[in-house]
Amino acid sequence: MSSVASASTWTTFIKSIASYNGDLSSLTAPPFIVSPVSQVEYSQYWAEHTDLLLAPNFITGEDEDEVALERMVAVVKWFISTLRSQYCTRNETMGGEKKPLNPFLGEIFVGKWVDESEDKRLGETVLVSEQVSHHPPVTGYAVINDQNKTLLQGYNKVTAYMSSTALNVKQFGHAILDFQKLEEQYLITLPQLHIEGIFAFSPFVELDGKSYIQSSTGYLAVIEYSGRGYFSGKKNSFKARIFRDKASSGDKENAICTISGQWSGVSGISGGPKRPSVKGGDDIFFDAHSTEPQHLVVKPIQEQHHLESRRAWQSVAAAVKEGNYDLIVQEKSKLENEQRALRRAEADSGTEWDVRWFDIVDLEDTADLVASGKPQDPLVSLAQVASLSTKNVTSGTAKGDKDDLKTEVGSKHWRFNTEKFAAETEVKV
Ligand code: 0T9
Repeated sequence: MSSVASASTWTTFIKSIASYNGDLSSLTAPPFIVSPVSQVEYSQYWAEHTDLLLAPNFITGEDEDEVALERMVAVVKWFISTLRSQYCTRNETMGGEKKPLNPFLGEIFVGKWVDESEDKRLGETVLVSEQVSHHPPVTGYAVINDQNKTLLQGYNKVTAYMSSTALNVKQFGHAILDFQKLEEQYLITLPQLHIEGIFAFSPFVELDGKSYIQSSTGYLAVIEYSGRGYFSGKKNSFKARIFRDKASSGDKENAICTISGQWSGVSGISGGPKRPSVKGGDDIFFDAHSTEPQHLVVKPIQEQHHLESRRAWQSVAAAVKEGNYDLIVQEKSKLENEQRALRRAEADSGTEWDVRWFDIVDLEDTADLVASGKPQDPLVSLAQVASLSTKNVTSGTAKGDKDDLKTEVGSKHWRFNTEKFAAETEVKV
């Protein structure tokens, strides 16, 4: 495409986001920023470092409190390691942030990470991702490691608005990391972000605001994000402080340790655990570039179920890679029309789409919780400890915040249903 043509389609696109009505999927993006990858695939970024995800299972010792701190540091290290995967992958593989394909209701993405460790102590890690809602788009996911009885689960939804300089994105939902053998749980809230570089034709993600990791042992990590020129003058900067508990987090001076640097690059740690093995050595906490992400293994397309993402989007993805805009539109419409026909048929027969592996749980409805067999959802207990909202509001919203006080919002959240997944016969991982 000539640069004049691309400049004019880009301008049209920017105008369309400026008058944007709240539904990101309704944006018609110019072909050169469309990705051939569906957003349902993005759940894989949670586990491209399975060794770090599972590391807390192997931290043991005499001093219970010290072990709890070491595990919290390990969870923070894993969380920081996910950020490059989550927010830099499109830049690194496609030359810039791209608009993902908008998943259809019931679209699924599954795969697994093979154990590359010498002692085979990690075992197989499985990813399950499902589009549980289309209007608005919501993705549920679970990362399952049976050998180490570790389950990460969560769901994600975004809203966005355009400012004069960037597209500002808020994430809804959260992740829960459950070490069943250790009987330790972590509530993870999601950072806010914005897309910079839109006016320079080269969009990229920058994180902002704060996110939290609350452990059932009481330890709380508060992670602050900033871009170029704020903390250090560098893009993708963060500072994570670990506190003994929520009460002590009121004063930054109480931080037991502070981790800072770039989440897409190098970070260091000061203070914290006494055992040097837990820190990472040489004062380096984590180096995103010396630890390359491990990609999951996905079945060949011919062996996939018709609801599996890469199979369902195959022809659209081919058109995107070819850069054939008319074909993209044509193939996308085919898929969208099929979906509309399905929804019409459901409406006619008075039925609803059956979500495959997830349930929506109303945390205000105790009957619902008793029925699920889990009287205390981890969000309820951990959000309570961290003084965070349990409502369906921007991830990380404090209890008592104006959004938390809105009665109409509700506390409905998506949860992975292990039994449903165990009973799955049609979809093979
Ligand atoms: C959950 C992640 C999320 C999804 C993406 C905002 C965004 C859709 C949501 C939040 C993942 O765990 C992490 C990473 C990137 C996020 C995407 C970045 C992005 O730009 C898109 C939005 C919808 C757009 O595509 C807008 C068009 C864009 C290319 C601006 C020019």
